Amino acid sequence: MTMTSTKIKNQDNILAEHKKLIQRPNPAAQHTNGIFQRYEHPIITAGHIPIHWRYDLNPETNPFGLERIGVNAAFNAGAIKWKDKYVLAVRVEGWDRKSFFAFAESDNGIDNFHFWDTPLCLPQTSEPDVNAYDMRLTLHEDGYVYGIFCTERKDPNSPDGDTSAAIANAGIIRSKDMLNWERLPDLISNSQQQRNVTIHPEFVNGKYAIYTRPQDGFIETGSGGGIGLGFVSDMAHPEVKDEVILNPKAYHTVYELKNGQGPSPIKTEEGWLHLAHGVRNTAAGYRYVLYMFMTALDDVTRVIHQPGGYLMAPIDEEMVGDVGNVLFSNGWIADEDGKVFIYYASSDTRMHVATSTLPVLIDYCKNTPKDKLHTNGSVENILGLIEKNKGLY
Ligand code: M1P
Repeated sequence: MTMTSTKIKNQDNILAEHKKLIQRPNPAAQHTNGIFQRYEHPIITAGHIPIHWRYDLNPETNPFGLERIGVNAAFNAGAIKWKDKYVLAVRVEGWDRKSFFAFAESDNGIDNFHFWDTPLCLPQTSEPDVNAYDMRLTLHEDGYVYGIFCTERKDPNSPDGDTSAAIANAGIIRSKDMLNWERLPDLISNSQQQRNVTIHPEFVNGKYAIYTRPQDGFIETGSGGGIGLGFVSDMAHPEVKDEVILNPKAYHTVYELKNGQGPSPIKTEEGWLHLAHGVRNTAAGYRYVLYMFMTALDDVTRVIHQPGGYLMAPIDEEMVGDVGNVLFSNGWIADEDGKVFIYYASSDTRMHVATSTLPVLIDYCKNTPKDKLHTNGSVENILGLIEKNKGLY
């Protein structure tokens, strides 16, 4: 008599490998520049996705033990501290190229991230999202957690035969328990396309303040001049009014081609800390880096400090992936003790964390020389430092 197995081929190995990956400790990387601390391993990869989301575990219907629903990448995660856990809304991209969201949590914010039971089935508007990605999670003072993400659909006005023209806009959900989500109408703005939209955590003059990134095309921002800020009276009718560009793109900077607000800014005694990405074009394609700036507490449209150059650029394996040479962040968490967890993705493939503190990031923003926008200005910055260091080296 032959015994019928209750497991698919290799099941024990598959589960053991998965557990090992999830439970792998994540020591701090050796090198630090004092501004932030990287960690040795990515915190979430496609391999972290639960096995029962990918494999049919019934040996009768999966006699060869095949992976049925594969995941290509897990990246660009929104972040929030929720019930003492570090929770990420991860952009999970399947083999079929569709992105969706899945929450993962960790006790310490640095390792042992594991996914909640099921991915998020986004509530829809009357026009289904063909793709959805890059959610920013923000606890607003109105009591809701907002999840603002990019919703992408085919451009209805694209010429016959053009199967790639798309329209990107901001989709909006909100919740009070992170479990039950209400879908609000998509953002209404003057721009044909919007990406990298997030909400300011406090009311500004009684209105919701929304960070935008107006753009003419799906990829190119064109006349869309940078990171914008506009105002919405009622999130149930999210029409952005009085939009201004608060952080423009600029010639020969790390945000020459385009930029985008990362997560919602963090309030400090000295101003709002912003994390953003800047993009420039190169012979090898676009290069995405992370940079910072600060805005005034009494005027959120006024940039008060902006260090020159980038905070973080891709290094080592971060440079390689589906879309190489990209760092992107849409999530960070500031703990009550001032520790900051910067969640960033590399090359549209995997998630990492870097840590810092609020005092360090404020010091970085205030005291790193500005980009003077010409080569001798950069040399002047160095000469100033050499002069200041006289007798100290
Ligand atoms: O591929 C890099 C990034 O490209 C887009 O960002 P942006 O609109 O600023 O160019 C987004 O699609 C983002 O998801 C992606 O990581």
